[in-house]
Amino acid sequence: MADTRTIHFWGAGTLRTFRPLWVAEELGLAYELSGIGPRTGETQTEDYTRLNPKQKIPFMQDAHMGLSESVAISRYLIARYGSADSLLTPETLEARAREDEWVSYVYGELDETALYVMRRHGDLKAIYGEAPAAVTSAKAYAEKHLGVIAQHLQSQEFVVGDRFGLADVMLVSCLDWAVRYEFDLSPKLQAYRDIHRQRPAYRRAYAVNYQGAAKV
Ligand SMILES: N[C@@H](CCC(=O)N[C@@H](CS)C(=O)NCC(=O)O)C(=O)O
Repeated sequence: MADTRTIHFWGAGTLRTFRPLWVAEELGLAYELSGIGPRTGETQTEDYTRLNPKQKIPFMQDAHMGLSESVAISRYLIARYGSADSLLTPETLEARAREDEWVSYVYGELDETALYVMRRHGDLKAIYGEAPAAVTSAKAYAEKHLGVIAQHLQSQEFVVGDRFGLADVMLVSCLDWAVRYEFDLSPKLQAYRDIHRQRPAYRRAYAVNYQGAAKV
């Protein structure tokens, strides 16, 4: 549902910055984007550090609400601007807990524990140190949990509930990341990813995040 307030995002070009942009596109929100990148010095400026002392992207400002963390921003947008016919908006405590379970699982086990470890000690080894054993073990760890997720998806179209939601944004973004790191995805996960990458909001967010498409 469109809103008259101006939402401003900082950060582009990574899977973490992609998530809130995808959610904003799914919700039909108007937003402005300062497409700053990681390790360009843009997260270290005085102005940006005042906004986000963590010096990380993504960051979002919505009226007086400033928020970092890709999951927190995405969840906030859905809770504030979502509706029954947009993204999954779990109503009951149990439904919220179930979504939380899967979002935490995908973020904790795939993103932070596995893919980002591969990134830190692979692509970013000049900063964080070269650790081939950590990269190999993180990949095996991700493969194990991708197996659990593939099994879960045997009986359902979406990670949680009966419509596309935050857990799917998390999973598709991690699958994109895994493909970049040359994981051999199972047919189930490939099919799931292919379907959701066709979503018009995914395509618009992709263009904004990776190709610098102008966005107001
Ligand atoms: N847990 C954070 C991670 C944010 C993060 O690490 N962002 C990276 C880019 S993917 C970053 O800002 N790096 C800049 C730097 O470390 O200087 C989230 O999910 O938003």
